[in-house]
Amino acid sequence: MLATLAVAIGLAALRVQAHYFGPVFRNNGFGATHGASRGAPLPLPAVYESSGAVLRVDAARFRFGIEGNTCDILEEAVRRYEALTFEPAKLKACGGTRRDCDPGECLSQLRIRLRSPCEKWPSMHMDEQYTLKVSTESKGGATLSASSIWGILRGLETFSQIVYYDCQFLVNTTSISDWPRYAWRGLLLDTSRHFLPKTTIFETLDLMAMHKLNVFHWHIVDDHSFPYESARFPFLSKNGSYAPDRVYRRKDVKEILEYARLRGIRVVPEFDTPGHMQSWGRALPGLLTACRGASVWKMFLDLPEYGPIDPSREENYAFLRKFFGEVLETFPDRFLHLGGDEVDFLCWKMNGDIWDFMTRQNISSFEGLQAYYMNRLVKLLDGVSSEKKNYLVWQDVFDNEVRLSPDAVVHVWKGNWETELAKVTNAGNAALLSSCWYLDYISYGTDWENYYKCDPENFPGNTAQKMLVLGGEVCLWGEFVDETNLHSRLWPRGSAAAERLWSPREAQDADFFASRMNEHRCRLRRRGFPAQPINGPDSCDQRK
Ligand code: CP6
Repeated sequence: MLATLAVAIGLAALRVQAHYFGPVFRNNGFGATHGASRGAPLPLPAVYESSGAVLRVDAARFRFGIEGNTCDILEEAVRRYEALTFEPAKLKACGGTRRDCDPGECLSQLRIRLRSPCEKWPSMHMDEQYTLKVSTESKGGATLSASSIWGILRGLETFSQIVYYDCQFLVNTTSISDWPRYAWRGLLLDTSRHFLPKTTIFETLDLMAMHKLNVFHWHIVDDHSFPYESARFPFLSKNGSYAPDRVYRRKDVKEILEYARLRGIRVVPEFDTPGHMQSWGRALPGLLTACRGASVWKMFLDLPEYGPIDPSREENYAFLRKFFGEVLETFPDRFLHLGGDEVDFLCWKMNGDIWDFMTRQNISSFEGLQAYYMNRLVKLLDGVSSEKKNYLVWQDVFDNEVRLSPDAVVHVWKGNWETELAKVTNAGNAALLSSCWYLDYISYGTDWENYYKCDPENFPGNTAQKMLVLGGEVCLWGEFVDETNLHSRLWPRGSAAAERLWSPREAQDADFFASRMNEHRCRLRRRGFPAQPINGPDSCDQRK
Protein backbone atom coordinates (compact mmCIF):
# COMPACT_ATOMS: atom_id res chain seq x y z
CA MET A 1 0.00 0.00 0.00
CA LEU A 2 2.72 2.43 1.03
CA ALA A 3 4.73 1.45 -1.99
CA THR A 4 1.72 2.02 -4.23
CA LEU A 5 1.26 5.48 -2.79
CA ALA A 6 4.93 6.32 -3.20
CA VAL A 7 4.80 5.29 -6.83
CA ALA A 8 1.62 7.25 -7.43
CA ILE A 9 3.12 10.34 -5.83
CA GLY A 10 6.39 9.93 -7.71
CA LEU A 11 4.53 9.72 -10.99
CA ALA A 12 2.25 12.60 -10.04
CA ALA A 13 5.31 14.76 -9.45
CA LEU A 14 6.57 13.84 -12.87
CA ARG A 15 3.38 14.94 -14.57
CA VAL A 16 3.23 18.14 -12.53
CA GLN A 17 6.70 18.92 -13.71
CA ALA A 18 5.63 18.23 -17.27
CA HIS A 19 2.85 20.77 -16.84
CA TYR A 20 5.08 23.29 -15.11
CA PHE A 21 3.88 26.25 -17.12
CA GLY A 22 0.27 25.34 -16.50
CA PRO A 23 -2.25 24.82 -19.24
CA VAL A 24 -1.38 27.87 -21.33
CA PHE A 25 -2.63 27.61 -24.88
CA ARG A 26 -2.09 30.94 -26.50
CA ASN A 27 -1.38 28.75 -29.43
CA ASN A 28 -2.61 30.00 -32.73
CA GLY A 29 -2.69 26.38 -33.81
CA PHE A 30 -5.72 25.22 -31.86
CA GLY A 31 -8.87 25.65 -33.84
CA ALA A 32 -7.49 28.35 -36.11
CA THR A 33 -7.36 28.03 -39.88
CA HIS A 34 -4.03 27.23 -41.43
CA GLY A 35 -4.17 27.32 -45.18
CA ALA A 36 -0.52 28.21 -45.51
CA SER A 37 1.29 26.79 -42.53
CA ARG A 38 4.74 26.55 -44.02
CA GLY A 39 7.34 25.73 -41.46
CA ALA A 40 4.86 24.60 -38.83
CA PRO A 41 6.45 21.96 -36.62
CA LEU A 42 5.29 18.42 -35.95
CA PRO A 43 4.53 17.45 -33.22
CA LEU A 44 2.82 20.71 -32.36
CA PRO A 45 4.54 22.57 -29.50
CA ALA A 46 2.67 23.23 -26.26
CA VAL A 47 2.76 26.96 -26.87
CA TYR A 48 3.32 28.00 -30.46
CA GLU A 49 2.99 31.52 -31.76
CA SER A 50 4.05 32.27 -35.27
CA SER A 51 3.52 35.49 -37.14
CA GLY A 52 3.41 36.35 -40.80
CA ALA A 53 6.73 38.19 -40.56
CA VAL A 54 9.31 36.25 -42.50
CA LEU A 55 13.09 36.35 -42.18
CA ARG A 56 15.51 35.02 -44.74
CA VAL A 57 18.12 32.53 -43.62
CA ASP A 58 21.48 32.57 -45.30
CA ALA A 59 22.44 28.91 -45.19
CA ALA A 60 26.04 29.56 -46.19
CA ARG A 61 26.70 31.92 -43.27
CA PHE A 62 24.33 30.64 -40.64
CA ARG A 63 25.87 29.52 -37.38
CA PHE A 64 24.74 27.61 -34.32
CA GLY A 65 26.39 29.34 -31.37
CA ILE A 66 26.79 27.46 -28.11
CA GLU A 67 26.65 30.05 -25.30
CA GLY A 68 25.88 28.04 -22.19
CA ASN A 69 27.06 24.65 -21.03
CA THR A 70 28.17 22.14 -23.57
CA CYS A 71 29.11 18.47 -23.90
CA ASP A 72 29.54 15.76 -26.50
CA ILE A 73 25.76 15.38 -26.92
CA LEU A 74 25.38 19.06 -27.78
CA GLU A 75 28.42 19.31 -30.05
CA GLU A 76 27.30 16.26 -32.01
CA ALA A 77 23.75 17.57 -32.23
CA VAL A 78 24.90 20.91 -33.62
CA ARG A 79 26.91 19.06 -36.26
CA ARG A 80 23.80 17.06 -37.26
CA TYR A 81 21.41 20.00 -37.30
CA GLU A 82 23.77 22.24 -39.28
CA ALA A 83 23.32 19.71 -42.07
CA LEU A 84 19.66 18.76 -41.46
CA THR A 85 18.30 22.28 -41.25
CA PHE A 86 19.51 23.09 -44.73
CA GLU A 87 18.94 19.67 -46.30
CA PRO A 88 19.58 19.14 -49.07
CA ALA A 89 22.21 21.81 -49.46
CA LYS A 90 21.96 21.54 -53.22
CA LEU A 91 18.48 23.11 -53.30
CA LYS A 92 18.68 25.70 -56.02
CA ALA A 93 17.33 29.22 -55.94
CA CYS A 94 14.49 29.49 -58.39
CA GLY A 95 12.99 32.32 -60.38
CA GLY A 96 15.46 35.17 -60.18
CA THR A 97 18.79 35.74 -58.52
CA ARG A 98 19.29 35.73 -54.80
CA ARG A 99 20.30 38.98 -53.14
CA ASP A 100 22.81 39.02 -50.33
CA CYS A 101 21.40 39.87 -46.95
CA ASP A 102 21.31 43.47 -45.83
CA PRO A 103 22.29 43.86 -42.17
CA GLY A 104 19.38 42.88 -39.93
CA GLU A 105 17.38 41.40 -42.75
CA CYS A 106 18.43 37.81 -42.35
CA LEU A 107 18.58 35.40 -39.49
CA SER A 108 22.25 34.62 -39.08
CA GLN A 109 22.52 32.53 -35.96
CA LEU A 110 20.85 30.41 -33.33
CA ARG A 111 22.14 31.08 -29.83
CA ILE A 112 21.98 27.92 -27.76
CA ARG A 113 21.78 28.40 -24.00
CA LEU A 114 21.98 25.24 -21.96
CA ARG A 115 21.56 26.31 -18.35
CA SER A 116 22.93 23.20 -16.58
CA PRO A 117 25.62 20.61 -17.22
CA CYS A 118 24.65 17.64 -19.38
CA GLU A 119 23.44 14.36 -18.02
CA LYS A 120 25.04 11.33 -19.58
CA TRP A 121 22.01 9.08 -20.13
CA PRO A 122 18.41 9.94 -20.93
CA SER A 123 15.95 8.59 -18.38
CA MET A 124 12.28 8.37 -17.57
CA HIS A 125 12.60 11.57 -15.56
CA MET A 126 14.55 13.61 -18.07
CA ASP A 127 13.50 17.22 -18.54
CA GLU A 128 12.63 17.94 -22.18
CA GLN A 129 11.36 21.51 -21.89
CA TYR A 130 12.75 24.28 -24.04
CA THR A 131 11.95 27.74 -25.36
CA LEU A 132 12.70 28.91 -28.87
CA LYS A 133 12.40 32.50 -30.07
CA VAL A 134 12.89 33.89 -33.54
CA SER A 135 12.15 37.59 -33.63
CA THR A 136 13.10 40.61 -35.70
CA GLU A 137 14.31 42.41 -32.57
CA SER A 138 16.83 39.75 -31.71
CA LYS A 139 19.26 41.37 -34.20
CA GLY A 140 19.71 38.47 -36.49
CA GLY A 141 19.79 35.91 -33.75
CA ALA A 142 17.29 33.34 -32.60
CA THR A 143 17.57 31.81 -29.14
CA LEU A 144 17.05 28.31 -27.90
CA SER A 145 17.25 27.79 -24.18
CA ALA A 146 16.63 24.91 -21.82
CA SER A 147 17.74 23.77 -18.40
CA SER A 148 18.57 20.31 -19.67
CA ILE A 149 20.43 18.91 -22.67
CA TRP A 150 17.32 16.88 -23.56
CA GLY A 151 15.30 20.08 -23.97
CA ILE A 152 18.03 21.51 -26.21
CA LEU A 153 17.85 18.39 -28.42
CA ARG A 154 14.06 18.72 -28.78
CA GLY A 155 14.42 22.43 -29.51
CA LEU A 156 17.08 21.91 -32.18
CA GLU A 157 14.71 19.55 -33.97
CA THR A 158 11.92 22.14 -33.80
CA PHE A 159 14.26 24.83 -35.12
CA SER A 160 15.25 22.64 -38.06
CA GLN A 161 11.56 22.24 -38.90
CA ILE A 162 10.50 25.88 -38.73
CA VAL A 163 13.18 26.76 -41.30
CA TYR A 164 11.53 26.07 -44.66
CA TYR A 165 12.44 26.42 -48.28
CA ASP A 166 10.62 28.46 -50.87
CA CYS A 167 13.21 29.26 -53.49
CA GLN A 168 15.32 30.33 -50.50
CA PHE A 169 15.50 29.39 -46.85
CA LEU A 170 12.96 31.25 -44.73
CA VAL A 171 11.75 31.31 -41.15
CA ASN A 172 8.69 33.03 -39.68
CA THR A 173 9.12 35.01 -36.51
CA THR A 174 8.10 32.50 -33.90
CA SER A 175 7.82 32.07 -30.17
CA ILE A 176 7.70 28.56 -28.80
CA SER A 177 7.57 27.22 -25.28
CA ASP A 178 7.39 23.48 -25.35
CA TRP A 179 7.36 20.39 -23.16
CA PRO A 180 5.97 16.88 -23.53
CA ARG A 181 2.54 15.73 -22.43
CA TYR A 182 3.80 12.20 -21.70
CA ALA A 183 7.20 11.14 -20.44
CA TRP A 184 7.12 7.78 -22.29
CA ARG A 185 6.83 8.08 -26.06
CA GLY A 186 8.04 4.83 -27.53
CA LEU A 187 8.47 2.86 -30.70
CA LEU A 188 8.74 -0.93 -30.80
CA LEU A 189 10.83 -2.66 -33.43
CA ASP A 190 10.86 -6.44 -33.71
CA THR A 191 14.23 -7.77 -34.85
CA SER A 192 13.32 -11.44 -34.53
CA ARG A 193 10.73 -12.09 -37.24
CA HIS A 194 12.99 -10.28 -39.69
CA PHE A 195 16.51 -9.23 -38.88
CA LEU A 196 16.91 -5.47 -39.24
CA PRO A 197 20.32 -4.16 -40.33
CA LYS A 198 22.01 -1.84 -37.86
CA THR A 199 21.70 1.03 -40.35
CA THR A 200 17.91 0.62 -40.42
CA ILE A 201 17.90 0.91 -36.64
CA PHE A 202 20.11 4.03 -36.79
CA GLU A 203 17.75 5.55 -39.37
CA THR A 204 14.77 4.75 -37.17
CA LEU A 205 16.48 6.46 -34.23
CA ASP A 206 16.97 9.53 -36.45
CA LEU A 207 13.30 9.43 -37.40
CA MET A 208 12.30 9.04 -33.77
CA ALA A 209 14.31 12.16 -32.91
CA MET A 210 12.46 13.98 -35.71
CA HIS A 211 9.22 13.09 -33.90
CA LYS A 212 10.44 13.67 -30.33
CA LEU A 213 9.91 9.99 -29.56
CA ASN A 214 12.18 9.05 -26.68
CA VAL A 215 12.03 5.27 -26.04
CA PHE A 216 13.27 2.62 -28.44
CA HIS A 217 11.54 -0.57 -27.27
CA TRP A 218 13.76 -3.24 -28.74
CA HIS A 219 11.80 -6.49 -29.08
CA ILE A 220 15.09 -8.11 -29.84
CA VAL A 221 14.39 -11.87 -29.76
CA ASP A 222 11.30 -14.02 -30.20
CA ASP A 223 10.26 -17.46 -31.51
CA HIS A 224 11.67 -17.02 -34.98
CA SER A 225 15.22 -15.93 -34.37
CA PHE A 226 17.65 -14.96 -31.63
CA PRO A 227 19.87 -12.22 -33.08
CA TYR A 228 21.25 -10.96 -29.74
CA GLU A 229 24.85 -12.03 -29.10
CA SER A 230 25.25 -12.95 -25.47
CA ALA A 231 28.76 -12.88 -24.05
CA ARG A 232 27.98 -15.61 -21.53
CA PHE A 233 25.86 -17.76 -23.85
CA PRO A 234 27.14 -17.24 -27.41
CA PHE A 235 25.33 -20.40 -28.55
CA LEU A 236 21.99 -18.65 -28.21
CA SER A 237 22.68 -16.56 -31.31
CA LYS A 238 24.98 -19.14 -32.96
CA ASN A 239 22.10 -21.59 -33.07
CA GLY A 240 19.17 -19.26 -32.85
CA SER A 241 19.89 -16.56 -35.44
CA TYR A 242 18.84 -16.74 -39.07
CA ALA A 243 22.47 -16.53 -40.18
CA PRO A 244 25.86 -15.67 -38.69
CA ASP A 245 25.65 -12.14 -40.11
CA ARG A 246 22.12 -11.61 -38.81
CA VAL A 247 23.31 -11.05 -35.28
CA TYR A 248 23.75 -7.91 -33.17
CA ARG A 249 27.27 -8.33 -31.86
CA ARG A 250 28.30 -6.83 -28.54
CA LYS A 251 29.86 -3.94 -30.44
CA ASP A 252 26.68 -3.33 -32.48
CA VAL A 253 24.54 -3.13 -29.34
CA LYS A 254 27.00 -0.61 -27.84
CA GLU A 255 26.83 1.49 -31.02
CA ILE A 256 23.03 1.45 -31.01
CA LEU A 257 22.95 2.50 -27.35
CA GLU A 258 25.35 5.36 -28.10
CA TYR A 259 23.47 6.48 -31.21
CA ALA A 260 20.26 6.60 -29.18
CA ARG A 261 21.90 8.37 -26.20
CA LEU A 262 23.19 11.17 -28.43
CA ARG A 263 19.58 11.74 -29.56
CA GLY A 264 18.04 11.62 -26.09
CA ILE A 265 16.44 8.25 -26.75
CA ARG A 266 16.28 5.49 -24.15
CA VAL A 267 16.74 1.88 -25.21
CA VAL A 268 14.43 -0.51 -23.37
CA PRO A 269 15.12 -4.09 -24.40
CA GLU A 270 12.51 -6.82 -24.25
CA PHE A 271 13.46 -10.43 -23.64
CA ASP A 272 10.04 -11.99 -23.84
CA THR A 273 9.49 -15.05 -21.59
CA PRO A 274 8.02 -17.59 -20.74
CA GLY A 275 6.34 -17.84 -24.18
CA HIS A 276 7.74 -16.66 -27.53
CA MET A 277 11.02 -18.50 -26.80
CA GLN A 278 11.29 -21.12 -29.56
CA SER A 279 14.60 -19.73 -30.86
CA TRP A 280 16.20 -19.93 -27.38
CA GLY A 281 15.50 -23.66 -27.30
CA ARG A 282 17.80 -24.35 -30.24
CA ALA A 283 20.83 -23.73 -28.02
CA LEU A 284 19.61 -25.03 -24.70
CA PRO A 285 18.06 -28.49 -24.55
CA GLY A 286 15.81 -28.74 -21.53
CA LEU A 287 15.02 -25.03 -21.45
CA LEU A 288 11.64 -25.38 -23.12
CA THR A 289 8.77 -27.62 -22.10
CA ALA A 290 8.72 -30.74 -24.27
CA CYS A 291 5.26 -31.14 -25.74
CA ARG A 292 5.03 -34.83 -24.95
CA GLY A 293 3.29 -37.02 -22.48
CA ALA A 294 1.32 -40.18 -22.76
CA SER A 295 -1.81 -38.31 -23.48
CA VAL A 296 -4.17 -39.73 -26.06
CA TRP A 297 -4.72 -36.15 -27.21
CA LYS A 298 -1.41 -36.41 -29.02
CA MET A 299 -3.14 -38.56 -31.59
CA PHE A 300 -5.63 -35.83 -32.42
CA LEU A 301 -3.73 -32.62 -31.92
CA ASP A 302 -1.05 -31.22 -34.15
CA LEU A 303 1.36 -30.57 -31.32
CA PRO A 304 4.45 -28.42 -31.56
CA GLU A 305 7.66 -30.00 -30.33
CA TYR A 306 8.19 -27.47 -27.59
CA GLY A 307 6.16 -24.94 -25.63
CA PRO A 308 7.07 -22.19 -23.15
CA ILE A 309 10.07 -22.39 -20.82
CA ASP A 310 9.96 -25.37 -18.46
CA PRO A 311 9.29 -23.72 -15.09
CA SER A 312 9.74 -26.98 -13.20
CA ARG A 313 13.50 -27.21 -13.79
CA GLU A 314 15.76 -25.41 -11.29
CA GLU A 315 18.61 -25.28 -13.87
CA ASN A 316 16.46 -22.96 -15.97
CA TYR A 317 16.34 -20.36 -13.21
CA ALA A 318 20.12 -20.59 -12.84
CA PHE A 319 20.40 -19.90 -16.57
CA LEU A 320 17.97 -16.99 -16.39
CA ARG A 321 19.92 -15.46 -13.52
CA LYS A 322 23.15 -15.48 -15.52
CA PHE A 323 21.52 -14.42 -18.78
CA PHE A 324 19.51 -11.54 -17.35
CA GLY A 325 22.48 -10.49 -15.20
CA GLU A 326 24.30 -9.86 -18.44
CA VAL A 327 21.30 -8.08 -20.00
CA LEU A 328 21.09 -5.71 -17.04
CA GLU A 329 24.80 -4.93 -17.36
CA THR A 330 24.49 -4.34 -21.09
CA PHE A 331 21.50 -2.00 -21.18
CA PRO A 332 21.82 1.06 -18.94
CA ASP A 333 18.16 2.04 -18.78
CA ARG A 334 16.39 1.49 -15.48
CA PHE A 335 13.52 -0.27 -17.27
CA LEU A 336 13.46 -3.77 -18.72
CA HIS A 337 10.53 -5.30 -20.62
CA LEU A 338 9.84 -8.86 -19.51
CA GLY A 339 7.15 -9.69 -22.08
CA GLY A 340 4.89 -12.33 -20.60
CA ASP A 341 2.35 -12.22 -23.45
CA GLU A 342 0.48 -15.00 -25.23
CA VAL A 343 1.71 -17.89 -23.13
CA ASP A 344 0.29 -21.01 -24.77
CA PHE A 345 -0.51 -23.45 -21.95
CA LEU A 346 -0.95 -26.44 -24.29
CA CYS A 347 2.50 -27.99 -23.81
CA TRP A 348 2.42 -27.38 -20.07
CA LYS A 349 -0.85 -29.31 -20.07
CA MET A 350 0.66 -32.14 -22.10
CA ASN A 351 3.71 -32.64 -19.93
CA GLY A 352 3.51 -34.93 -16.90
CA ASP A 353 6.57 -33.39 -15.23
CA ILE A 354 4.76 -30.07 -15.18
CA TRP A 355 1.72 -31.66 -13.53
CA ASP A 356 3.96 -33.28 -10.90
CA PHE A 357 5.68 -29.98 -10.25
CA MET A 358 2.36 -28.17 -9.87
CA THR A 359 1.16 -30.78 -7.40
CA ARG A 360 4.36 -30.45 -5.36
CA GLN A 361 4.15 -26.65 -5.40
CA ASN A 362 0.44 -26.65 -4.71
CA ILE A 363 -0.30 -24.70 -7.90
CA SER A 364 -3.81 -25.31 -9.15
CA SER A 365 -3.98 -23.53 -12.51
CA PHE A 366 -1.76 -22.73 -15.47
CA GLU A 367 -2.28 -19.04 -14.82
CA GLY A 368 -0.96 -19.86 -11.36
CA LEU A 369 2.06 -21.54 -12.91
CA GLN A 370 2.70 -18.46 -15.06
CA ALA A 371 2.43 -16.35 -11.90
CA TYR A 372 4.94 -18.64 -10.14
CA TYR A 373 7.35 -18.21 -13.04
CA MET A 374 6.99 -14.42 -13.32
CA ASN A 375 7.44 -13.94 -9.59
CA ARG A 376 10.58 -16.07 -9.56
CA LEU A 377 11.93 -14.17 -12.57
CA VAL A 378 11.42 -10.80 -10.91
CA LYS A 379 12.92 -12.06 -7.65
CA LEU A 380 16.05 -13.39 -9.33
CA LEU A 381 16.38 -10.17 -11.34
CA ASP A 382 16.23 -8.11 -8.18
CA GLY A 383 18.94 -10.38 -6.82
CA VAL A 384 21.42 -9.86 -9.69
CA SER A 385 21.08 -6.12 -10.06
CA SER A 386 22.90 -3.73 -7.77
CA GLU A 387 20.68 -0.84 -8.87
CA LYS A 388 16.93 -0.67 -8.53
CA LYS A 389 15.24 -1.85 -11.73
CA ASN A 390 11.73 -1.37 -13.03
CA TYR A 391 9.92 -3.93 -15.12
CA LEU A 392 7.32 -3.77 -17.83
CA VAL A 393 5.04 -6.63 -18.78
CA TRP A 394 2.40 -7.10 -21.45
CA GLN A 395 -1.16 -6.89 -20.15
CA ASP A 396 -1.61 -10.69 -20.30
CA VAL A 397 0.41 -10.94 -17.09
CA PHE A 398 -1.98 -8.57 -15.33
CA ASP A 399 -5.03 -10.23 -16.90
CA ASN A 400 -3.90 -13.65 -15.63
CA GLU A 401 -3.95 -12.18 -12.17
CA VAL A 402 -0.26 -12.48 -11.51
CA ARG A 403 0.18 -10.34 -8.41
CA LEU A 404 2.57 -7.69 -9.67
CA SER A 405 4.76 -5.43 -7.63
CA PRO A 406 3.12 -2.00 -7.58
CA ASP A 407 5.87 -0.42 -9.64
CA ALA A 408 5.49 -2.84 -12.56
CA VAL A 409 4.32 -1.06 -15.70
CA VAL A 410 1.53 -2.83 -17.59
CA HIS A 411 1.71 -2.54 -21.37
CA VAL A 412 -1.79 -2.51 -22.86
CA TRP A 413 -2.03 -3.93 -26.38
CA LYS A 414 -5.32 -5.76 -26.95
CA GLY A 415 -9.03 -5.93 -26.26
CA ASN A 416 -10.97 -2.93 -25.06
CA TRP A 417 -8.12 -0.64 -24.05
CA GLU A 418 -10.34 1.85 -22.22
CA THR A 419 -11.56 -0.85 -19.83
CA GLU A 420 -8.07 -2.30 -19.52
CA LEU A 421 -6.48 1.05 -18.64
CA ALA A 422 -9.20 1.60 -16.06
CA LYS A 423 -8.51 -1.79 -14.48
CA VAL A 424 -4.73 -1.53 -14.49
CA THR A 425 -4.62 1.98 -13.03
CA ASN A 426 -7.33 1.12 -10.53
CA ALA A 427 -5.00 -1.60 -9.26
CA GLY A 428 -2.38 1.13 -8.78
CA ASN A 429 -0.09 0.06 -11.59
CA ALA A 430 1.38 2.43 -14.13
CA ALA A 431 0.39 1.76 -17.74
CA LEU A 432 1.52 2.24 -21.31
CA LEU A 433 -0.85 2.22 -24.26
CA SER A 434 -0.14 0.56 -27.60
CA SER A 435 -3.53 -0.82 -28.70
CA CYS A 436 -4.26 2.20 -30.91
CA TRP A 437 -0.90 2.24 -32.63
CA TYR A 438 -0.28 -1.14 -34.24
CA LEU A 439 1.34 0.25 -37.35
CA ASP A 440 2.20 -3.14 -38.83
CA TYR A 441 -1.55 -3.42 -39.40
CA ILE A 442 -2.53 -1.81 -42.73
CA SER A 443 -5.68 -1.07 -44.67
CA TYR A 444 -6.77 0.97 -47.69
CA GLY A 445 -7.10 4.74 -47.35
CA THR A 446 -6.39 7.12 -44.52
CA ASP A 447 -5.90 5.26 -41.25
CA TRP A 448 -3.86 7.99 -39.54
CA GLU A 449 -7.00 9.74 -38.26
CA ASN A 450 -7.60 6.87 -35.86
CA TYR A 451 -4.03 7.09 -34.59
CA TYR A 452 -4.48 10.83 -34.15
CA LYS A 453 -7.81 10.60 -32.37
CA CYS A 454 -6.78 7.93 -29.88
CA ASP A 455 -6.15 9.67 -26.56
CA PRO A 456 -4.66 7.71 -23.64
CA GLU A 457 -6.65 9.84 -21.21
CA ASN A 458 -10.02 8.81 -22.64
CA PHE A 459 -10.87 6.03 -20.25
CA PRO A 460 -13.10 5.98 -17.19
CA GLY A 461 -11.03 6.83 -14.14
CA ASN A 462 -10.08 9.56 -11.69
CA THR A 463 -7.16 11.98 -11.87
CA ALA A 464 -4.81 9.68 -9.97
CA GLN A 465 -5.57 6.93 -12.48
CA LYS A 466 -4.98 9.23 -15.44
CA MET A 467 -1.61 10.16 -13.98
CA LEU A 468 -0.58 6.52 -13.89
CA VAL A 469 -0.61 6.44 -17.70
CA LEU A 470 3.03 7.10 -18.54
CA GLY A 471 2.44 7.38 -22.27
CA GLY A 472 2.40 4.94 -25.14
CA GLU A 473 4.26 3.15 -27.85
CA VAL A 474 3.90 2.69 -31.56
CA CYS A 475 4.36 -1.02 -32.37
CA LEU A 476 5.86 -2.26 -35.59
CA TRP A 477 5.78 -6.04 -35.33
CA GLY A 478 8.10 -7.68 -37.78
CA GLU A 479 6.17 -10.51 -39.43
CA PHE A 480 5.60 -8.48 -42.59
CA VAL A 481 8.34 -5.88 -42.20
CA ASP A 482 12.02 -5.78 -43.02
CA GLU A 483 14.40 -3.05 -44.16
CA THR A 484 12.68 -2.84 -47.57
CA ASN A 485 9.41 -1.47 -46.23
CA LEU A 486 10.02 -0.44 -42.63
CA HIS A 487 10.36 3.33 -43.03
CA SER A 488 7.51 3.71 -45.47
CA ARG A 489 5.22 1.69 -43.25
CA LEU A 490 6.09 3.72 -40.18
CA TRP A 491 6.16 7.25 -41.56
CA PRO A 492 4.31 9.48 -41.60
CA ARG A 493 1.59 7.24 -40.08
CA GLY A 494 3.58 7.14 -36.85
CA SER A 495 3.73 10.94 -36.87
CA ALA A 496 0.07 11.02 -35.76
CA ALA A 497 0.85 8.93 -32.68
CA ALA A 498 3.98 10.98 -31.98
CA GLU A 499 1.92 14.17 -31.89
CA ARG A 500 -0.69 12.59 -29.62
CA LEU A 501 2.03 11.62 -27.14
CA TRP A 502 3.96 14.91 -27.19
CA SER A 503 1.44 17.70 -27.82
CA PRO A 504 -1.15 18.97 -25.33
CA ARG A 505 -4.46 17.16 -25.11
CA GLU A 506 -6.03 20.24 -26.75
CA ALA A 507 -4.20 19.59 -30.02
CA GLN A 508 -7.14 17.94 -31.77
CA ASP A 509 -7.47 19.79 -35.06
CA ALA A 510 -7.09 16.95 -37.59
CA ASP A 511 -7.15 19.34 -40.58
CA PHE A 512 -4.30 21.38 -39.17
CA PHE A 513 -2.46 18.17 -38.41
CA ALA A 514 -3.05 16.93 -41.97
CA SER A 515 -1.56 20.06 -43.49
CA ARG A 516 1.48 19.88 -41.23
CA MET A 517 1.81 16.17 -41.90
CA ASN A 518 1.86 16.72 -45.67
CA GLU A 519 4.65 19.22 -45.29
CA HIS A 520 6.36 16.94 -42.80
CA ARG A 521 6.30 14.03 -45.24
CA CYS A 522 8.09 16.18 -47.77
CA ARG A 523 10.55 17.22 -45.05
CA LEU A 524 11.26 13.55 -44.34
CA ARG A 525 11.76 12.88 -48.04
CA ARG A 526 14.15 15.84 -48.29
CA ARG A 527 16.07 14.29 -45.44
CA GLY A 528 16.36 11.10 -47.47
CA PHE A 529 13.62 8.88 -45.99
CA PRO A 530 10.96 7.09 -48.07
CA ALA A 531 7.92 8.41 -46.19
CA GLN A 532 4.81 7.25 -48.02
CA PRO A 533 1.84 9.34 -49.18
CA ILE A 534 -1.02 8.64 -46.77
CA ASN A 535 -3.30 11.57 -47.35
CA GLY A 536 -4.37 11.13 -50.94
CA PRO A 537 -2.91 12.97 -53.93
CA ASP A 538 -0.26 15.59 -53.23
CA SER A 539 3.15 16.66 -54.42
CA CYS A 540 6.46 17.23 -52.72
CA ASP A 541 7.71 20.14 -54.77
CA GLN A 542 11.45 20.35 -54.45
CA ARG A 543 11.23 24.13 -54.53
CA LYS A 544 9.41 23.95 -51.23
N1 CP6 B 1 4.75 -11.01 -30.93
C1 CP6 B 1 4.79 -10.94 -29.61
C2 CP6 B 1 3.65 -10.56 -31.62
C3 CP6 B 1 2.55 -10.01 -30.91
C4 CP6 B 1 2.68 -9.94 -29.52
N2 CP6 B 1 3.78 -10.43 -28.90
C5 CP6 B 1 1.37 -9.54 -31.64
C6 CP6 B 1 0.11 -10.07 -31.39
C7 CP6 B 1 -1.00 -9.65 -32.11
C8 CP6 B 1 -0.85 -8.69 -33.09
C9 CP6 B 1 0.39 -8.17 -33.36
C10 CP6 B 1 1.48 -8.59 -32.64
N3 CP6 B 1 3.68 -10.64 -32.96
N4 CP6 B 1 5.87 -11.39 -28.95
C11 CP6 B 1 1.63 -9.36 -28.66
C12 CP6 B 1 2.13 -8.35 -27.71
CL1 CP6 B 1 -2.23 -8.17 -34.00
